Amino acid sequence: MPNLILHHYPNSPFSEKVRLIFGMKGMAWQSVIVPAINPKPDVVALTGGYRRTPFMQIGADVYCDTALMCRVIDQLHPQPPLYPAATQGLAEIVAQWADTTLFWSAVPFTMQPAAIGHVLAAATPEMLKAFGADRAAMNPNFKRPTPTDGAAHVQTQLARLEALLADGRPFLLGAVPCIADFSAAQSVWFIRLAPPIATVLEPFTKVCAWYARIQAFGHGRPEKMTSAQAIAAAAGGTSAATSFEAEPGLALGDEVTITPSDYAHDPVAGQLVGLGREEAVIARTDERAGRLHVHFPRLAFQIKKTQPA
Ligand SMILES: N[C@@H](CCC(=O)N[C@@H](CS)C(=O)NCC(=O)O)C(=O)O
Repeated sequence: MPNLILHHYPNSPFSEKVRLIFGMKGMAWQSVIVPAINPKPDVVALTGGYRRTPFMQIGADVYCDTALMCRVIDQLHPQPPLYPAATQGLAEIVAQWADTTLFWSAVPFTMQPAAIGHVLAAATPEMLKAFGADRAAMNPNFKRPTPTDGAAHVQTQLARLEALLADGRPFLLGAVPCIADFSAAQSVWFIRLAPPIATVLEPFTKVCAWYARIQAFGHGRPEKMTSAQAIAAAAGGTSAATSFEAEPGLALGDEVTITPSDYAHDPVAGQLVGLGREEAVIARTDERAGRLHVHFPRLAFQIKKTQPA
């Protein structure tokens, strides 16, 4: 089995989504802790500029965005499945809601002044200021809800999860866990980091019982690795073969940039070497990490040609 490296930091919700999936699958993995704010020179050496957390590495393959990472993890470790046949499609649609709408209700609610000190527990006032400036630059168009709006939004979303669980099912879409459970659990996990506001969860008893079942999966078997070791693993590693389905205006070998469409609009430049419904892959070279394939989901990312092949 290839050595799977997760680049993450402890209080990152999307990282928790992936850590819990490692737990559900009982996997061994390498754990590299990355900075929560820019600058991130060792991250950029591997991703080419993508700064969001987490990302995953297998040798000289780098996978950005948990939507893609989870598909790759499931292909490598199919049991138990993240996309069970009975709920495929629906599971991904609910996961996408949880990764966007639910996440953007839970995060500003939990980062409100009364709670942020619990999430960034060891942070000095200077660190809190730097964190705020970093996130404002990453997502300049975000309209921050007031604590009152935030509480209302979170409760409406939690009521939807409670309704899904109303018939007594153990997991959001039925008898077995799927990607939707992990995407939703990361937001509940984040709210629970701040006890003064985590009381919002208490009336949703089925959500609390469901979350306890997800939490019980744990995080699998992490082993510590440094970012320097990860870069060395990339330099000494190889990339998996890619497939290519041309799209109008996009051909194998085109010089392109790939940029998230939603926030953190940092383009990654390289040569397009893989393309399909779920994935776009570019090849790029870093002076420390060597030649890499950087993989992105096709959805919610913009591919822009910089020069014809
Ligand atoms: N769609 C992305 C979202 C990732 C995301 O927003 N992660 C947050 C942390 S949980 C982030 O990148 N924050 C800024 C940072 O870590 O630099 C995914 O599924 O991976």
